[in-house]
Order: sequence, then C-alpha cells, then structure tokens
Amino acid sequence: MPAPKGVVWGPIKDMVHVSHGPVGCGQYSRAGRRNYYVGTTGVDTFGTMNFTSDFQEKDIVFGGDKKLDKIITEIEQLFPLHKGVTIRSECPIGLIGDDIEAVAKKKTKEFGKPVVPVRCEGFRGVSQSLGHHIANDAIRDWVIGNRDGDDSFKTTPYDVAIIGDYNIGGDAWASRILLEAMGLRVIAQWSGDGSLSEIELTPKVKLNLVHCYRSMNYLSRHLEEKYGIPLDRVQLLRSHQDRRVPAHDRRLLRRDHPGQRRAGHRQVPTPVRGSHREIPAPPGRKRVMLYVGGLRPRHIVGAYEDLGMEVVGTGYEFAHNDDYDRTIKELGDATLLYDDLTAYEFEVFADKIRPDLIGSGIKEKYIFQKMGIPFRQMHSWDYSGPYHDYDGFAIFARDMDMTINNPCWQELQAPWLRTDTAADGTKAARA
Ligand code: CFM
Repeated sequence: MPAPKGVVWGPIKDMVHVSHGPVGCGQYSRAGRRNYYVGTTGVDTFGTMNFTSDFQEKDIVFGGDKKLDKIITEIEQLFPLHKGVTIRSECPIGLIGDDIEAVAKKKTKEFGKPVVPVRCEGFRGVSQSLGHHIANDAIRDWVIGNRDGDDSFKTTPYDVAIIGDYNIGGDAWASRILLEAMGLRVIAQWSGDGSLSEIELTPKVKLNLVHCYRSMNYLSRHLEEKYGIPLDRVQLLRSHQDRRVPAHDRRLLRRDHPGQRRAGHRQVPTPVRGSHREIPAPPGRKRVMLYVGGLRPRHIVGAYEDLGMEVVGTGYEFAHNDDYDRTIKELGDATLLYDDLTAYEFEVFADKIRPDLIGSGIKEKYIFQKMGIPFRQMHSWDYSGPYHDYDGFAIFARDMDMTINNPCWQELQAPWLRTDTAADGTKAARA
C-alpha cells in the first residue's frame, strides 16, 4: 500500500485517503513521505492526517462494506470541505473479497464527490511498482475524464503539467519556479501539493513534463494516447540547465516573457538566475554508491557528476527493464549495477567497493554509518531539501559536502581499515 499512499494518491491534498483494513496496515506509510503542501490541515487539506477503517475480526468474518459506507458518511460530516475520498484496500480486503467498487459508486452518487476505490493490497505484484500502476489506473478510470467536454477552463498555449514530482522537501515548488520563470504556466502538479481539480484539468494541458517516469508512466502514456498530449521526460535535479530542459521543450518557451530575453536561448532565465544560491565548493572527487526506489538511482547520477563525483555503484528496489536500459547510458563502463539487493549483499558490495558516500534509505543509514561510511538518505533527502532546480542544487551540494567532510568520520574507521581488538585482548587485522 505505501506506493499509492506515499506518492501517487497520498499527496493529493484536498482528498481524504482511507487505509481500508486493520489499523496497523496503514501505519507503515503514516506521514512517511515528506510531500509538503499548503493548506489548513483538517479543514481543506488532509495530507498528514491518517484515516483507517480499523478492521476487526467481525469485519473479516462479515465483511467491511457497511463500515466503509458509514466512514465515508462520517468524513462528509466531519470534513465537509474535502473534495473526495480514496479507499486504499489493505491485504484482508482483497482476501475476503469486499466490493469496495460498489461502495465507491454509491457514495460518489450520494455526495456528488469522487470516491475512488484503489485495490492496492500489499500482496499484489513482486514489488511496490504494481501499486503505482494500480493507482494510475484508478486515476484514469475514476478522475481523469471528469471534465471531458467542459470548456469552461481558459487554456493558453503555455499550459503544462508536472507529472511525478511528489514535492519531497518542497521539490515541486522548486521545479515550478524554474518552469514559470521560463514562461510556462503550470496548471497541475502530480501529485506533490496537488489537488483533485489539478488532476481533473490535466487533459487540457499542452505538454506533460514527466519527472518520475516509473511511477507515472502509465497515466502519462494514457494522456498521450487518449488526449494527444505529448510527454517529455525531464530531469529536474542537476545544475546543467541545458541538459535538463530538452531542446523540444524549449520551443514552448515564451518569447514575450520578461525572463526570456534571448530567443531560442540556452541560458538560465533571468529570474531564476537572480535566485541562484552560491553553490559550495565540490567535496572533491569522491566515489558514491546509491540504492533507491525506481527513479533516483539514475536521475541523481548527473547531480553527483556536476559536483565532480563519480557514481561507482547504483541500483533499484523495484525498477523494470526499461529503467535499466536508461540507467546504463548514464553510467561509466565499470559501474556496479544491482537490482533488489538484500541488506547483506549491499554490505558486501560496500565493503568491496569502499565508497566515500552511500545514498540510500533509513533502513540502510545506520548500518553504513557504523561502518564508518558517510551516508545520506536519498528518499527523504535526509529531512533536508528541496534538491530540485537551482536553489535545490545548492542545497544538495551543501548537504553532500557537509556529510562527506564532516570531521566525525575521522573518529570512525571503516571495517577494512580497522585493527579489531578481540575479547582476549589480541589484535587481528581484518582481511
Ligand atoms: Fe518515483 Fe519517487 Fe522514486 Fe517512487 Fe519511492 Fe520516493 Fe524513491 Mo522512496 S515516486 S520511483 S515509490 S522518484 S518514495 S519520491 S524516493 S522509493 S526512487
């Protein structure tokens, strides 16, 4: 369930997302992602609140549909400004075969707001990647066509959507500053700090700028096939502006925009340059190992290269073949590439490669720090960020510098350098 809660659906801030199942199931994804939003929590936004149907034994035996029906009525009474509800089913729901679609249809009719069933039980698929797909399909089937045939929204030739930016640490806001400085009008953010109406308006845009392709490729391709909206994969995390904004996107740049002085330019737009923070000196040529979900193990390679660093090992928790095809192009010839590592395998690789920095998640952090290896969390940006775009890149650079060059590492030795003192006082150098 974390994929639909953490990324695709969870950040849509004005809907209430119900974890439908026992109370513990949704706990793992509780406020786990740092997808920031603007709004009044509990009134018109609900991102950091947790809703569960708190399944009990009797619900397993007799079914939970009635309880779900009642919960949605209560949500309507307690939070009348919510724009809709998603029902994210946990494993027991799939096992007992509750008809959440029937409840969703009934309640959509009753309150006139979308109630969306998302059959994302944790047992589905080999990884959380199927959760992305299921969540995308639910948006396609229950939301995306809501404004078909309605022309009341005034469009412009510069309307774009940012797809697959979850506003981790404020990333999507940073992305938006850049795109708007280019003269584009961002009318939808998927889904960091996003709203239901932005999702409904997306079929009206001229171009979809897709950041996380892994989690949103299904919907982006649907928007292309059904509505003829081209999609461009963009790289929002690095300092080289001309590589991040592909040439074919630049054709959309507004020539009449104040930030856009030179036609067809390859320069940083003026307002963005104005906000450009000073980037700290690079930490030196250092070797990095990465292990993250489905996009970042390749997307952040260039950002490290911009700092003069080399990625010597990278891999994904849940990537598909096409992700690896794209990754190989980003890497040097001798880079170690791994898929769905065990904790033990990762430790052994780190021991052999001896990187100067590891970027991975909270589960890995303390193991590697205890081994004496500088570490950054690259899911949550280690509670820092944003890392996207110009301001973000300066923060990224500062954080990597601060981690690698922290004096604490001089007090710790990596295991392969240590002379262990055994219980009997004898010293043995590790091989
Ligand atoms: Fe996309 Fe993400 Fe990622 Fe992802 Fe994730 Fe994430 Fe990730 Mo953690 S949507 S695939 S399911 S970029 S939560 S914001 S950092 S594993 S590499």
